Amino acid sequence: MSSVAEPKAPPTNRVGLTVKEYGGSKSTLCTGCGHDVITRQITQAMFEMGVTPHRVAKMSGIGCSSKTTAYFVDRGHGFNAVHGRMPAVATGAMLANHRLITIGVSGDGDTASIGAGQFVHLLRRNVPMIYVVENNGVYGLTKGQFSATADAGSRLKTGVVNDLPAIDLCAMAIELGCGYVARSFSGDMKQLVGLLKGAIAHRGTALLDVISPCVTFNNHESSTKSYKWAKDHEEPIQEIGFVPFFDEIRVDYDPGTTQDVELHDGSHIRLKKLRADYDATSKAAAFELLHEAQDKQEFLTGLIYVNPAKKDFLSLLDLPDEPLALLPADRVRPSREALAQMMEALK
Ligand SMILES: Cc1ncc(C[n+]2csc(CCOP(=O)(O)OP(=O)(O)O)c2C)c(N)n1
Ligand code: SF4
Ligand SMILES: [Mg+2]
Repeated sequence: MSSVAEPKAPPTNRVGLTVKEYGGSKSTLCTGCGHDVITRQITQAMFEMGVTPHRVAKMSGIGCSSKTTAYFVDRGHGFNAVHGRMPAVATGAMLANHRLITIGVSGDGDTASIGAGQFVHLLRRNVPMIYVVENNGVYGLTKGQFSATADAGSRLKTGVVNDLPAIDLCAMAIELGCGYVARSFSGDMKQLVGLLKGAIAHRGTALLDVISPCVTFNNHESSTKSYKWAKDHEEPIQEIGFVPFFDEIRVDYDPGTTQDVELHDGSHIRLKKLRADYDATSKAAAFELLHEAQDKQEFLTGLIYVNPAKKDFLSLLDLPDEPLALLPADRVRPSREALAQMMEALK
């Protein structure tokens, strides 16, 4: 009699969960949208890092990109803020409960156009969160107008040409003191998962500017945010390796061509340099690289700048260990007597 093989149980991570348990609702985006590919990489990175779902806070603004927080980690907390206002809400959430693992997903319109004012203050405060910009160069949700990251000279399907210079979000982030700045492409899954894992381990704002083609409005020949353009022009500056704090660290690389950066939780991000002389811990080198890429119209991806030692906003404020949101009412509300005393003093 032939025996029937038992179905194989799916692999689990260090907190005993399968990758499926990091999923969310079914996407309603257009088939082939780059944003859905990024959602899958976020799901994978959270699974591989063994993040506890109920500690995740998912923040977003408005746009097709901002809808995607519903498509992963459905056991986490979620907040869809007003267009461009996610940074303020995320800052408040982190101040109330610094034990959260906060991930913001935004668009280039949400971040670089209407939200630019909020975004710069998030960066200068160094609020500890992962901030993913799903960058397609257009306002996808409102039918494809140019955003502030569209390259000068790029053309819409209708023939309209963008005459304005693009805002480089990575350069802006480095200038404002962000300690983890990366650029990637939704189609480069291996690189993106590595960068996301590094971002989860980083303490401070981790900015990931991810080119994410809008297949409906900005995926044609004369677009610099299309799948074809990104695939043909992508030049990774390093190969990303990541060793989480819970794995044994082994030194198995050639130090001459590899840069190893220890993150605050003891994880290591290992950068096998493809540009041998590039130092991702140097601000000056990062600016030079970004300016050179802009001049040559190159699409460089990888970890552009990292500084794990930079103090984050919550450490600067010296918050108590116990999250403010978890304090019982009798510890946050003044007593009747204290209020009476205050009233008396005001007489
Ligand atoms: C205050 C306000 N202004 C304008 C809008 C209209 N609006 C909604 S989404 C959006 C742009 C979204 O673009 P982006 O952030 O790049 O996201 P994408 O859809 O491209 O992923 C705009 C202008 C709005 N919802 N609220
Ligand atoms: S309109 Fe563009 S950005 Fe929006 S879901 Fe469709 S392909 Fe994605
Ligand atoms: Mg957009």
